[in-house]
Amino acid sequence: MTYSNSRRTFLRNSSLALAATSLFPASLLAQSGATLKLGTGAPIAKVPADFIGLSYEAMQLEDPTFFSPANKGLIAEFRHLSPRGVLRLGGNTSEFGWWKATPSAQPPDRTHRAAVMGEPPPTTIFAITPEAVRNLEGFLRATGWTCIYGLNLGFAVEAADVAEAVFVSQTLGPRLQYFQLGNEVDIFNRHLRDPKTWGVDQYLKEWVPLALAVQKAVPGAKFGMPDVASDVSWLPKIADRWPSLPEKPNVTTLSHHYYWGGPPKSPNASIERLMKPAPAVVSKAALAREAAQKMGLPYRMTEGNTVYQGGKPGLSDVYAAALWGADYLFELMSLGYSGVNLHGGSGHAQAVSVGGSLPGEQLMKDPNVPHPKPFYTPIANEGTLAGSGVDGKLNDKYLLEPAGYGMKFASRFAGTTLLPIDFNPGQVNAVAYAARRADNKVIVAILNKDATQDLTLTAPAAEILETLTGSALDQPETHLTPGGKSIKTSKAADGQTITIPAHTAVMLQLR
Ligand code: BDP
Repeated sequence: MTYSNSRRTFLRNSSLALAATSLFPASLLAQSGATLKLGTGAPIAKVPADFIGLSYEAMQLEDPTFFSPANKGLIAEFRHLSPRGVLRLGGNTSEFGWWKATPSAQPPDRTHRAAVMGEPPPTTIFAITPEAVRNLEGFLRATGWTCIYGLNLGFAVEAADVAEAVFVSQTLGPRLQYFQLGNEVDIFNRHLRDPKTWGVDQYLKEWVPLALAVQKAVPGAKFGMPDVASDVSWLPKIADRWPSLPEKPNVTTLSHHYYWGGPPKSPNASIERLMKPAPAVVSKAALAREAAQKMGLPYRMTEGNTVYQGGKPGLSDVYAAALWGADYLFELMSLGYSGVNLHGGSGHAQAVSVGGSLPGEQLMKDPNVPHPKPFYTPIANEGTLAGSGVDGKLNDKYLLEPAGYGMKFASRFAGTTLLPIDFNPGQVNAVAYAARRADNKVIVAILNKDATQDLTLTAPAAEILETLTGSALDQPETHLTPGGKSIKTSKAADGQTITIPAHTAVMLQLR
């Protein structure tokens, strides 16, 4: 079966594309002496079978029909992405919900400073009902996924968090992986807490008693923390303070977020840069690993994507995001992460999370065209487009977006053991990863991220399992196709010569 999103009609400028390739004939550019061999060292990391994850706003629960066993289209896309995965519910809207335990319960009174851009408007408030949690359980059962459930820390009322946690834990049972309390606590100083006193110590002063209260009411409760936005140095700081806590909640995962760039209008948020290595990924991983080793815990990237504030049109929603998504997931696998949740969802919840509208809309050719989805979402609802903008009514048709195709491509590595690889791409902007599957077969992913150059390399003899490609990096068209029709191979003395066209990725299975 061939998966592709090209059914949406996007005209590409084929004359431009042709001009680009004829300026750089593949035959000339391929003379790079590129090689790929398996490395000889010890395996790099084990990739958990549920490595693949998605992150949605907590506000998505406001509509109990969204994560519901009746939402067949969304269930199909979750399963398409991975037969096992982790749905994380959180985001900025995590602090703005309230637990409406009974139909007559009244919303709490809340006041706080006006939000800076990129946070929900101060008037934001929405209810989470038992019906939404019951439907969530049916949704998780139908998908085979588990859940990281975000409770409110920003406007925490202990009794409300405890009541919600009890209901969630009883209802989700084993499908609840753990609770998180608070989203992006490193930036609570912006609007939810006093910037003069807020920091790691104040956070622990609030977080620990609340988690202990939840744990008292839900004895098996587990937690992930601190779910910071960008300051990953919070993780080792917490690890340093942990031994001196008199009573410790049952933390099972350390977490942080990662957005590659932003805001959408930043000229630095370009496809050319997106295709290059991002050193911050490695430096953040080093901090996460340091803390995780001290606490003896796994570490997970629980929310992230290309460009924050909902993504950037022409970058987050085009084929380049597929190559970025795949490469980013492979990179985090090799850096020892236990999983990755790319953020997305429906336009409305997402728009509220970043201030009420998606700033990227201003960068669309026609900002008035209805756009009921965040630009970077891995799975999108096509919307009925009957309404306008992010409030357009949802229908039950869902499809993988470019970022989702990247995840799907990388999902073949879930449950494998990463192996060292000796890869020399010459002058071509390409990366490669290898893994041993449970059936002992070795698979290799080669991502040619170069906009124009083909990659010709000598590699071990292999069968091509799958090809990820698109018409151009800056076009939405994305194809994930079994086999390798567009890939030229020929026998070589010790393996094969293989040519991977510009902006194309292949998944090989060694013979
Ligand atoms: C994160 C927030 C999330 C936003 C996202 C974004 O947790 O709610 O939707 O950024 O800005 O910081 O795209």
